Amino acid sequence: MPDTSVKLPATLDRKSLIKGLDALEERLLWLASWTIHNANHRRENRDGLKVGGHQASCASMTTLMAALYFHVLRPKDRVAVKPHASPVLHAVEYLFGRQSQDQLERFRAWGGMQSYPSRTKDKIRVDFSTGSVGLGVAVTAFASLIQDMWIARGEIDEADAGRFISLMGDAELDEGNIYEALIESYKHDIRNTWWIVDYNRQSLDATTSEKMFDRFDDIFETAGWDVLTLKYGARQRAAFKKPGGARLRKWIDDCPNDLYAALTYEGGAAWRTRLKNDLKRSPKALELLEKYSDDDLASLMTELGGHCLVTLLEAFEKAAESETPKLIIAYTTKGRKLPFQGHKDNHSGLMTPAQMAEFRQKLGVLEGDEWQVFAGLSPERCRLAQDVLEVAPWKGANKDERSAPSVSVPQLSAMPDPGRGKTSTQIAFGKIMNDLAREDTDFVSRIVTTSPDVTVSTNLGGFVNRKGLFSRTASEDVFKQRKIASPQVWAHSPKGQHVELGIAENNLFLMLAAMGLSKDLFDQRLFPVGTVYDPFIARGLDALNYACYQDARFILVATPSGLTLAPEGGAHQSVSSPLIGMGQPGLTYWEPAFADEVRVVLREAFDAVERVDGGSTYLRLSTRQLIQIDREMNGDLASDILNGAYWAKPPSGDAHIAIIYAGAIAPEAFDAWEQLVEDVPGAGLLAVTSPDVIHRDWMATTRSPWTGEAGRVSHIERLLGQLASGASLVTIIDGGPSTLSWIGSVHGQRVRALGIERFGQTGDLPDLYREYRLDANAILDAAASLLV
Ligand SMILES: Cc1ncc(C[n+]2csc(CCOP(=O)(O)OP(=O)(O)O)c2C)c(N)n1
Ligand SMILES: [Mg+2]
Repeated sequence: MPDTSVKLPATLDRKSLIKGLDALEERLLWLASWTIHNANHRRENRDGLKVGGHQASCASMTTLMAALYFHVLRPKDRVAVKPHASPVLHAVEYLFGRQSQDQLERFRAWGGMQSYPSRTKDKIRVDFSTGSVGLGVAVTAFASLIQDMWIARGEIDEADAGRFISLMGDAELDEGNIYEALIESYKHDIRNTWWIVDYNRQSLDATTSEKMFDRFDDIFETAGWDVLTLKYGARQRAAFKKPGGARLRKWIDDCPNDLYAALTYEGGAAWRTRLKNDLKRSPKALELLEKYSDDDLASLMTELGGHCLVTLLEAFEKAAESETPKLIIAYTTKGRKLPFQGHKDNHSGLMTPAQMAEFRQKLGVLEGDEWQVFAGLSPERCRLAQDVLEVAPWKGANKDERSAPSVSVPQLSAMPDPGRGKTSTQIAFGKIMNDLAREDTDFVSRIVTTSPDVTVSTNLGGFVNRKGLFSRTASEDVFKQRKIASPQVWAHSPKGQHVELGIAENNLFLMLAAMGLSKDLFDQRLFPVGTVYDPFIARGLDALNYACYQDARFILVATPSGLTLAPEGGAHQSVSSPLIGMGQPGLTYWEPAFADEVRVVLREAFDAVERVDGGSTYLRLSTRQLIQIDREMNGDLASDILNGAYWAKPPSGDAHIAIIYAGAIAPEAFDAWEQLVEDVPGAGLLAVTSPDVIHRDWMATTRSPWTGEAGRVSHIERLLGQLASGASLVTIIDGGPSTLSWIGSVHGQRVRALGIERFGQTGDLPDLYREYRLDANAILDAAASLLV
């Protein structure tokens, strides 16, 4: 159990703490509102576009965030903040003195603080990027599991463990990936995770339905989570105890979300009219209402649990008593204290300059003092705010600095050799992983694997047999214990290096994100390898993008792929995945054809995980077994493979045609080439190991005159330079033809691009390759059409 108590100095009693937090909350509300206002109404607008920002979404979270950041959180805790509350997070750091006014002034501008919290772009500490709702919530659960891995390995002390906290919007609870993660959280016994819902009853379009809200408790409790609902503030609870109070409480409980929001917007008189009408049969309740002025009644009705510091502190203290994961539902008001509070259209609403001036005066902020840290606070509130800041544990939460030395990845010569026999790229991958698992090095101990129920069928089984599955509690493989024959050992232990997931590709990518951030979050490098069937990358695409966006480092091995999967048919044959690989920033896509290429590329992929300027890797592999080329892996070949392409059959200087292939379609390309050279001696055969690498390299060259790299020559330009000028090209890949067709632009050469554009179907390779024009005849026809 982490020790989470916060000792208050004798000078700061509980009452003063709350007063200080209240003052700080006011500062958050002001600064977040002002930051957005400044960007929209004061900064020069050169393009006429609305800058945007979400004053209402910020306002519903300022109390929650004040309680957390100024009292509850400790530096080891890790937080994912609801995307549109980014200005509040920056305001928090501004109050701690770790964010500059200049950054706040450049909200949503070039080089300024980002619209949504970004690990890589913001200057402040951001634990998890957010933006695509739901993903930032779920990743916290997976990150907590990685912390448990390091605790099990003795690298993190249990008492030093952090909590993984998501500050989420209520509409985020509609995202399916949350429930996929919830199921996994239960299976993996995840702990120290809090998901705190800013339940402001509004989404983007309108008010949210209250229908589901009772059900969330059931759903989360079923998955082993504790649910804490903070519906009422302390003042409301006190009112409920007064005569007539129980009736008022019942009215609140029965009130639908849209009506509550509308009355919140309309204010005290509207509350009174409606309540008087609805409570007319309860004289005591009517009497109670009379005790409040209109304004006071409006505040009573909106001082919900999520806006009451007393309630919030008590809840967080209770939550800290156990490591059981928590769903904390805090009722709030969207746009609280702002003119559009409760209005269903307030999501992107901005205060007008006149409304902002009124708000400024209400808070006592003088014109010109808008960026002053404690503007508008009385001397006493200012002192209390400073006292609270002084003792806040988060004061020590600086931006992460990685200090662990980098882990050295073995040289190519030390990488296991998958051999020369007839084999597939998938088998080669499994063999290398299996052989690595025999080693007992620091590097290998940091390889962790994960897969959504396709560990065995993607050939990761050998690695898992040797390294075991991760679980906080050990368990033997019952089949093994009972001596039932099976090639697979499925034993769990705290030292296990594989995390088995259910079939949910979102979870795969979020797990890879969490594993791939291990160095940033825990100062401990992991080399994550995740396997998936290639077509199902699409299922988790946004989570993959999310992982890459925050520079998580991992290796994605997608296999089997393409039409080459033949008898499995169209539902499993991937078509567009190479284009995903080409298009995804932060991810380098490789499609090797031969086992020795897999070895070179996999070593590079591990190295890229650790390299400062590295990134993540996507290997598109196949189950098609090819006769391997009998060759030595010398330095030149290895470097050509890593540059993305090499001449498998170099052309003669006057060659007018070349065939260019990538991946498992290699035999058809070789076959066609052998027939072609009989008629066109000197024709070339170019093997592409990474369409992505050669494309990126070429793009960099096209930009080079403007990026100070004039004279740069790309690898593909150099290779194609060996052909006669005006030579033509036939490209072929088991995937979208545009993956390679662009190569014609490099020297302005004519191209016939072969590939898949339709859904696949069942069949054997001769039938399918003939039908989809991926066979040697199709290549020769294409070549002939170019040579005529
Ligand atoms: C995956 C995804 N879909 C849509 C959006 C656009 N969007 C941003 S915020 C939002 C509504 C969020 O409502 P809620 O979570 O309740 O947050 P609130 O602003 O009410 O606090 C939507 C639909 C998004 N950011 N991500
Ligand atoms: Mg909401």
